Amino acid sequence: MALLTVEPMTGYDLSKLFESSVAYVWHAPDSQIYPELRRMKDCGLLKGEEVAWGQRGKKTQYRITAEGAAAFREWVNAPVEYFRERDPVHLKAAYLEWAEPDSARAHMEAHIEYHALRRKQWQGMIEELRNGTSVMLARRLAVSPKTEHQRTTEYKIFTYEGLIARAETEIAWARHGLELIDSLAKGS
Ligand code: VNL
Repeated sequence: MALLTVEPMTGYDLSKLFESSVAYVWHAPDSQIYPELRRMKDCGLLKGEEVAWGQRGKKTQYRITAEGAAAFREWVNAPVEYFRERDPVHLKAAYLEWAEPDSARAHMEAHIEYHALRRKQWQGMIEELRNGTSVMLARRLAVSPKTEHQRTTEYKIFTYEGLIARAETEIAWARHGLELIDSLAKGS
C-alpha cells in the first residue's frame, strides 16, 4: 500500500519495485503479494483496472482508494504489536555445551557472514537514498511537494540506520561468541 500511495501499478510492477525497496525491511514473497492485492481490492482498499499488456494481453492495475489511503494512515499511526523472540541462533547459543567446538564456531561465523552481508546491503540502500538513485524514492518524490522531500527521505534512511546498528550488535555478539568458544574449549 505504501508503494501504491505513489501511483497505480500492476502486481508485476509493484513486485519489482517492492523487491528493490521495502523488501529490505519487510520480506514478502510474490506468493503473498499477489493474493494480498486481490484481498485488498475485494475489501475496497484498492481498485483494480484492466489495462492492455503487450500485444493482446491484459493486466490488473491497482490504484489505492480513499478508503485504502485512510487505512494506510491508520496503520502507520497505530501502535506496533510486539512478538516474543524466536531466534534459532540464540536458542542454539544457549546449548552450545552440547555442540562440537567446530560447529559452534561455524554457527558464529555464519552469523557474522549473514549480518555483514545485510549490513552491506542496507548501507547500499542508504547510499541510493542519499544520492538519488533509489528508483522507488525518485518516483515518490516526483509526485510529492518539495517541502516533503526531506521528511520522506530521512525516515527511510533512519530505518536502514536502525537495521545496520542491529546487524553490528549481532556481529559483535558472534565475535564475542568465538572468543568464548575458544576459551571454554581450552578449559576442557
Ligand atoms: C521507499 C523507497 C521505501 C526506498 C524504501 O524502503 C526504500 C519508498 C522502505 O519510497 O517507499 O528503500
